[in-house]
Amino acid sequence: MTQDSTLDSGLRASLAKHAKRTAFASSQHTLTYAELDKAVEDAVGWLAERSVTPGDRVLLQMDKGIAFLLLHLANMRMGSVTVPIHPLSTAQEVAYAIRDCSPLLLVCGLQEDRAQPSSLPEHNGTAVAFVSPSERPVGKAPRQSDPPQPGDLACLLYTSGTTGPPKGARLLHRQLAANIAILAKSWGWTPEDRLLHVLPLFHVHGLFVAASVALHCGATLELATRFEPSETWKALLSGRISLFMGVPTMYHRLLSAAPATAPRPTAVRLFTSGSAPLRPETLRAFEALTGQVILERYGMTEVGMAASNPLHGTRKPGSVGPALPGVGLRIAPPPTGREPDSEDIGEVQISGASIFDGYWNRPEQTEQSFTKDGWLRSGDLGFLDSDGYLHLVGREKELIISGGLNVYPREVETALDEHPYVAESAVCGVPDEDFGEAVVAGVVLHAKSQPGSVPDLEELLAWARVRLAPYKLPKRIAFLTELPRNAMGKVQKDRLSSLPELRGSGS
Ligand code: MLC
Repeated sequence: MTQDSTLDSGLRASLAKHAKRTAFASSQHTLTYAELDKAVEDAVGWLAERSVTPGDRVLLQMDKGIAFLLLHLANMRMGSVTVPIHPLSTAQEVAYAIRDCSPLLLVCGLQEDRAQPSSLPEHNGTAVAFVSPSERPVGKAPRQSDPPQPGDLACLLYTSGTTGPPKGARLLHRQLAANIAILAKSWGWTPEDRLLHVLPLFHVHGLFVAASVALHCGATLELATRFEPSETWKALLSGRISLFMGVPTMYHRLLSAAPATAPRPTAVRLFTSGSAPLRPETLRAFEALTGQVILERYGMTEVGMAASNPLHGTRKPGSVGPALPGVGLRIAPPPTGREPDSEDIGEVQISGASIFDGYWNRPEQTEQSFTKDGWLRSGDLGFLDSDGYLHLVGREKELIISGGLNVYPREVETALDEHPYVAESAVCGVPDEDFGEAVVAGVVLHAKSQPGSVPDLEELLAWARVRLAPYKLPKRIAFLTELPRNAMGKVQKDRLSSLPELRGSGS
């Protein structure tokens, strides 16, 4: 698999070599590569029956399961574009995505508490279809198109980049294929591998770093529909799993739920962690418990994976490792124009074949996200040590990473500010033992709010719950007479985040 491939040609190569090997396993389905190929063809038929053609966006708002995976693989075969969103997105969030990328089709799970099409304020002519997460979508309509080309759009992934409202990052087949090829090699994947997949499928980590690499290597993808610590331990200790990928919250929860007798997952050859910083204490505690050193790596939606601690060689706690092969990693030169010294802190900038193709319909934001000489501005701050290992120390952008999911303060503030009694709000992250960072808010109410009708915490949260997916909701809210500001009038988030009422027991 190279950057001249498409995602489907990579899968077909696995099929040609490993038709009889198990490609997919879950509690309800087991499929060989030959059977997976047929299931993808059926899903292509299902999409074609719904008039999906190459280039059409297909919005997937689905719980994790075989249906999500098959529809994604069918898009990759057909040339239509996967646009995955959080299954618990609110009607407003779904409507935003529909307005932004005008998908031909929105595919929803069947849960009653989900944003139902009738509750969507507008859907621009987007058709809606329902599929149960554990069902195989089957249709017979023949595909009438040529296969997609490496330069075609494969996936739109919503992210807020460094600022502003969510934007669809355009990821082309060749860009994703390039990153998959790098990871397959760097992490020593073979067809003998069996990945325990506990991540959500609607992001780069679960969909590409985990699921796609497994399928492109002829390995077995064992899909758990959600992360559950005791079930995960059972699988890890079963002797059948060779690879596990998690976010730090998952490792933290695995440590808390560890079996009483020292667990030795000796069949697992690699544990990786990403999407949020892994505390060195977590890495050390996991090593002490299991004898395994977690490999930490670094990436982002717009890039895929950029840096990784080595498979063989020193994995440094607190570092995400050197640049992956074929990826350029540099620290922005200081404004004085001199070359950065080793260990100078600056913005991390990235280049390489996997860098995205820009944001959907947003040329200005696309331009702002690149330097003049074409490197991607990550918005993360870090330094390279004398061994070339990257250490991340903070962010230039306002971003909270909660349990591996990005939350943009502005989006939460906008939802709170819409409440008629809220004069203004400010949202920031505070350290949290479980989620790494927790979203919290300071809120100032209008002086004119009627006594007795002033909103309390529950009411404000209920208000926000209609507007924001659950992981974006503030875990704590402080009612303030004014927001902490500097002399220029700018809200001081560092002062806000140190308010005792906003810091939980894990801070
Ligand atoms: C769930 N909740 C969260 C949350 N996940 N709150 C804040 N942050 C999160 N990440 C809420 C729930 O809605 C619930 O709210 C309460 O917290 C308790 O939920 P839970 O049952 O404990 O949550 P769970 O379903 O177990 O989910 C936790 C999790 C999940 C850590 C397993 O968040 C997760 O899968 N995170 C991984 C995200 C990921 O894959 N990121 C990759 C992005 S790609 P209430 O109100 O109902 O009690 C990327 C690039 C890269 O970043 O480099 O990888």
